[in-house]
Parts: sequence; C-alpha cells; structure tokens
Amino acid sequence: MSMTKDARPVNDAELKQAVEQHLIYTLGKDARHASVYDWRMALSYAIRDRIVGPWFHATRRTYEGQRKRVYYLSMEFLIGRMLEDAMINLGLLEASESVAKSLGFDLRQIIEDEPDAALGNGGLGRLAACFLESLSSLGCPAHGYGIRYEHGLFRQRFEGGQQVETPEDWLTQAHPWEFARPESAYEIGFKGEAVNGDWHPSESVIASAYDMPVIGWQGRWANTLRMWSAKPTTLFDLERFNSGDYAAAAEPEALARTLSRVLYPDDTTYQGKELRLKQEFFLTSAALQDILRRYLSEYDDLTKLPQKVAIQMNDTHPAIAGPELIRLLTDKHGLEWGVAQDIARATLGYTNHTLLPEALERWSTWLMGNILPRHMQIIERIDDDHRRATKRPAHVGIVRNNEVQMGELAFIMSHKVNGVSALHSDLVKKTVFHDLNELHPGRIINQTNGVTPRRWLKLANPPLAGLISDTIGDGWIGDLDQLKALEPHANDKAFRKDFRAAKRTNKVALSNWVGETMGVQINPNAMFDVQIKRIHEYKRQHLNIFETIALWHNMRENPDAGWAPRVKVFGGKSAPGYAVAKEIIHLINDVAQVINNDPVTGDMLKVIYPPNYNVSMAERLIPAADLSEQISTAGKEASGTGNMKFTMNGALTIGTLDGANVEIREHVGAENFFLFGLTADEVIKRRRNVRHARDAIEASQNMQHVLQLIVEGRFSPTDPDRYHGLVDRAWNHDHYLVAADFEGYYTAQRAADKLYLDPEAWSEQAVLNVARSGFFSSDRTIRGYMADIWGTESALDGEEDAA
Ligand code: F58
Repeated sequence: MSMTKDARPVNDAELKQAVEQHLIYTLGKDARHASVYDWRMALSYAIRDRIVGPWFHATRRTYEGQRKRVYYLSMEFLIGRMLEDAMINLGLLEASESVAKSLGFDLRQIIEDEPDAALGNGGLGRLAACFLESLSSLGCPAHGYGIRYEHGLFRQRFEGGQQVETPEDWLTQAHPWEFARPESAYEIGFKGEAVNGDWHPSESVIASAYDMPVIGWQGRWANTLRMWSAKPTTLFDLERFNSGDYAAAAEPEALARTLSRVLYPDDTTYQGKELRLKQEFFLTSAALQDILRRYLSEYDDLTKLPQKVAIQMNDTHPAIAGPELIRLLTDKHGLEWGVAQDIARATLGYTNHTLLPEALERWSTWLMGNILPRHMQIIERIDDDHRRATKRPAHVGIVRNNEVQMGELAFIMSHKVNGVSALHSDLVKKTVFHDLNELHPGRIINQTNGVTPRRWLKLANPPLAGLISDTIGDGWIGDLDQLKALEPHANDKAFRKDFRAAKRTNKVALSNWVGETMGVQINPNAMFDVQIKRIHEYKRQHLNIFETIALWHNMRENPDAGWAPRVKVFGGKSAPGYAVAKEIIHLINDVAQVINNDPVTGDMLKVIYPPNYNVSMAERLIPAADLSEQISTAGKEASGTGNMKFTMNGALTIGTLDGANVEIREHVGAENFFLFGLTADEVIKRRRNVRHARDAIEASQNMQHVLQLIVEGRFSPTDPDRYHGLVDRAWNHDHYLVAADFEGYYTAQRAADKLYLDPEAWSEQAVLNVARSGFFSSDRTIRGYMADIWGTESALDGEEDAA
C-alpha cells in the first residue's frame, strides 16, 4: 500500500476497481472484449487519477506561498513512455502487477504498447525531460513549455542497410496523459507591418494549451508540461465550402496546423527555414503571454517580475524570448524601454548546448524582418544599446553580416549563461562568447548535466536497482549520492557475483529481444559494447566501425589469440539531409552483414544495429551494456548524458577527454575508465598539420587494412565503389581526426578485452563506477540551476510532516 498526496490510500483492490471502472465508463468496453490498448488506457487513467491530487496540492501550495516559479522553454521534450514512470514515482508498480494478474492482462505488454513520445532529437530534448522529472522530485514550482507536435521524430527503417524515414504518429491514439485546456489560448501573429511600436500582423494562429502533469519521486509534488498546439483563427471558409470548393475551404486550418505538425529533425544545419522560425516564435510568444497572464493574476507590479519568475531558454531556439518579453512589457503593458530591458534580462537565463558553428542559429535580417518586423526593430535597439553601453569591439554584436546571431541575442538578454559540462563551459568562455565574456565577466557559469535515476536506474534496470536497495537501502533513489555506500562492496566477492548476475539477466533479456526482432543470435557471455546516440561525424561512429573491421581482420588472421568475444551494438538516427552520416549508417549495416555471417569469427564478434533507436530502446540497451562508447573528437561533445546513464548502470567507459567524460573519469577514478585520444587543445594543434590523416594512416597497419578492405568492396561486393568517397575523406578530409585517434582507440579496446577476460577485476571496476555516479543525478544539476540561476527554493523543504 502506498500513500499519495491526496491522502487516498491505494491498495490493490481499489486500483483494480478504478481500472475496471475506467474500462467500462471511460472506454465503454466490456472486459471480455478488451484489447491490450483498452487495458492500457484504463490502467493509465486509473494511475493518472492518482497524480491529480498531488498536482492540485502543488499548485495550491505555490499560489498560497507566493512562490517563485521556473519556466523551462524548450522546442524539445523527449519524454518517452509515461505509464511506467508514473507507476514508479507513485509507488504503484507492485499494485499494478497484482491488478494485471487478477484482471488477466500482461503488465509488460501494456507498458510496451504505449507509443514512445519522441518530441525531441537527442540529448537536448532528453535533458529537458530529465529536468522536468527532477524539478517535480525536488518540489521546485515549475512549468515546462513546449510544442505539441503531431509527429515527433521520424521513424527509422533500414532498407538494404540504408536509413529510410517514415512519419511518426504518437497522437493517432488517444493520449491519456494530457488535459486539453481550450480556455488557455493566445493569438500569435506573424508578418505585416510595424510602425512606431504598433505591429499589425498580417497572419495569425491560435496557440491552444494541453497540459501534462509530471509527477515527482514518491508523488510528493507534480509540475506541468504545457504544450501548445496551433489552431486556425477561423475554422473554415463556409462560403467556399458551400460552393463545393472543399480543399480551399479547409486551407486556413491546414496552414495553421502546419505550425505544430512536425518536429524539425535537422541537427546539423540551419537553412533559412521560415517554418522553423515561426515555430520558435509560436512557442515563445504563447509561453510568455501565459506567464504574464499568470503573474498578473497574482501581482500587479510588472517591475517585480524577476522576483517571482525565472525563465530558462533551452539553447537559442526560444531566444526570441528577449525581444518578445520587451515587446509585451512595452507595447502591451506600457513600461519604459529601459525598465523593460532590465526586467527581461533579470528574468531570462540561457543554456548553451553546442559549439559546432553549423549548429549556431542565425537568421537573415530579411527573414526576421519579414516574419517578425516589430522584433527586428527591438533586436536592433537592444544591439545599439549594448554597443553604446559596452563600447564593444566592432566585430561583436547581434546583427552582423545581415544576420541575427541568436547566441549573441540570448547572451545579451540573459543574466546568466551556462554551459553543460566543465570543459564545455570553459570552451564557451574561450571560443563562441570570448568577447562577450570579457565584457560581462561572471555571466557565464557551468551546470554539468545529469539524468534522473528514477527512469535511468530504477525503472530501466530492476535487477541492479533491486540489488542496490537490498544492499544499502533505497534512499539512493531520491538522493543518488548515497550510492557511495556501495564502494566497500566492490571488493566483496559475493556482492560482485550478485552484481554480475544482475548484468547477466539484462544481457540475456537483450539477447532474446535481438534474436526475436532481428533474427541474429548473440552470445550473452560476450562483452556488450554499445554506442547509442545521433549519428554525427563528430560523435565518430565511423571510428568505432573502423575498429570493428580491424578487430575482425585480426581475429581472422589469428583466431586463437585469446580474443574477448564482443557484440558491437549501434543505435541512432541521422538527420534526413545529412548524407555523410547516412553513409556511415550504410557502412555499419554492410559490415554487420559480412561479419555476422562469417563462420571464422562466429560467436567471437557480432555487429547489431537495431533500427529506430529511441528512449525505450535506450532503456533496454543501457542496462545490458558492459562497455560504453563515448568517443567524440575532443572539444565537440558539449556534455553527453548517455555517458552518465551507462556509468550508473555499471558499464565501463571507453572515451576521450570530451564533455562530461572528463568529470565522469574524475569521479569514478582514472583507473576505472579506458581513456584514449587527443585532448581538445591537441586536436586544434594537430589540425594545423595538413597531412595529419595521411601521416596517421601511414603509421598504422590497422588503419591501412581497414581502408583497404572497404575500398576493395569487401563489405559491398555488389557495389564495390560504394565507399570510395568515404575512404577518400578518411585520407584527405578527416576533420574529426579519426585517423589520428585510431591507434590509441584500438589499444584501449585491447585493454578492455584483457580486463573483460578477468570477470572479478572487471566487475570490481564496474561496481565502483556505479558507486561513484551519484554526482550525475539531474537532481544535483537542478539544485545548481535553482541556486545559481533561478534563485528558487524547494517547496518541500520543511514539509516532511505534511507529507
Ligand atoms: C546536445 N545537443 C549535446 N542538440 O550535443 C550533448 O552533448 C548534450 O549532452 C545535450 O545536448 C544536453 O546538454 C543536442 O541534442 C540538438 O539535438 C539540437 C536540436 C535542434 C537543432 C540543433 C541541435
């Protein structure tokens, strides 16, 4: 039995009754004819009912205490499935299991029937989802604001080894976790003319709200994720409809809905995409109008806004928030320009997630002026004020080369700017914002990313979570630093045996799934070596597949050399327009085809690439991993968060000194981490030698074999020229220094082999990785944001008695 905030005890019988009632009265189904979907909906509604109490309670407490609220604006929330997460945080998993048994449905099947909400591309979107969960677990009053995309990230299939994209349709079925709020609707304008602060948009849509409650650990607090859906201002043209022109009659609706139809899947380049800019403004303006409406329902003095409101911009995607907030404060609420600018700055914070020049947002002044004419005026004035106030060098500024630099705009309009790992924040100061940092010392700070241990350890890895709780109690779930208490158990033989058994359970489960879904048999005794993330040249999946080819070649040359058996697992999607990344996918699949059918290497080496990597697949793969691949070119991966999930789940890392790998290694101990590769400084120096790749390849027999095998068509026998371009780039345009790092990587992999062959030594190191991973909880990260950026406190502190 568990107790939630609405003080209604939930026992098995009550939950069972609630499920039955929903089945009958919400779904209108007779239990005899109920499908998996029906049971899932009935259980979801029954669980959702238990969230509503804590949700109302949290809202009331926030109003009553006149508490400061955090607003997290993000174009992406990669939340994944909700049901299991909610059951776990409410302590209702066991009760649900017993209800499933007595009603005759399979709980696992129900859980897996839920579509995976993929409203994000990768790390940035998943971080936002972990943050929401931690904000609720910590009792920090907060709202997430996002877009309710009808279609999340595309589905990935492989045809002949190549990525094919199809639309994702998570909203085709009813979505039981949301509440439509048609009364919360705002008009969002575009285009038209702006004269003397008077903007008359020539187009407009309605942003209509849908709320999802986000329940925290133990059901003590719940916040809201509010997502906007675009609706037309006029439903349809009745006159045209009556005259029989049905397509034209529906035009206004179709045009408006386009705005929230699809998530942008491109994480490489920013073409001048009008729709993307409109989406960004749509989210931002709706959120700001909603924030001001809520503030004014409680207070009347807008100059005190920063005392009650903190707004965080997740990357520059909502960076139009600076100008939009100024516009609302001046044009709509009559504040003075200077006052409005100060209020906006004191309210806004900006998180930077990338240094890649091609991913830094900029919009042509023409496009900005066309779509948002009033904002273009405001941006120019902000820029002028800044120029005058700072006497900055001529090359610094928001508007440069007829483009609006969104990073500069976000920086100048924020009181704090943060990077997402220690190394990244340092590089932010030294590179993209070097000059602005000198003009505004102290504005850039670091907040190293984290992940929620509820989803990424307790939910994803029941065998290990159970073992940990049996050993040190379950306080770690809400306070991950308590994992430290596992440290002494690292040299306890009996504990290590149990630890290996937990890992093995996960590996067997994964092997069965791979067998069933892909028809490939893998050996659970082999080392599971996993690289899962978006496919990108800087993340260097090609370094990994090159090493796989070298290993295969050397195994064949010398089969009895005592190799450690391996399964190389890849997962991830390429941006649809990113040809080089797609070529890497093709190569991995081609190599898998050859290696998996080679009788010489047999069980010693397999390559697995399950299609359509998403949050749910990560929950399957990470707990089963022995080795975590974090091999980006140093200086390129802002932080990484997958790296933290693997560490928490007892995988050892093979990685470069990049992003949060640096801090992971410091925490777990250098001796428990397979390090290789150039440092960020060395990368820059090495690139100055135009022959860096050629020199490295000429010095590496392994690299020569790999490139030779590829170029002679060994993995593409029906199309031997397929990878000539790829091999040419490896020799001549190796921007990400694959060749320079190859031998170091190969050697580190052999050190991993050696350790793997000694299970006692391997598991001792793996236990230490888990025990020392407490720092990487997103609870710690959120506490940092609360203290250093938002100035907010937990509403749960001192609430123990009331709980
Ligand atoms: C990621 N960025 C970083 N961007 O690459 C990763 O190192 C970091 O851990 C993570 O953010 C969280 O801080 C990322 O995922 C995107 O997906 C953008 C989507 C929109 C277009 C530009 C890239």
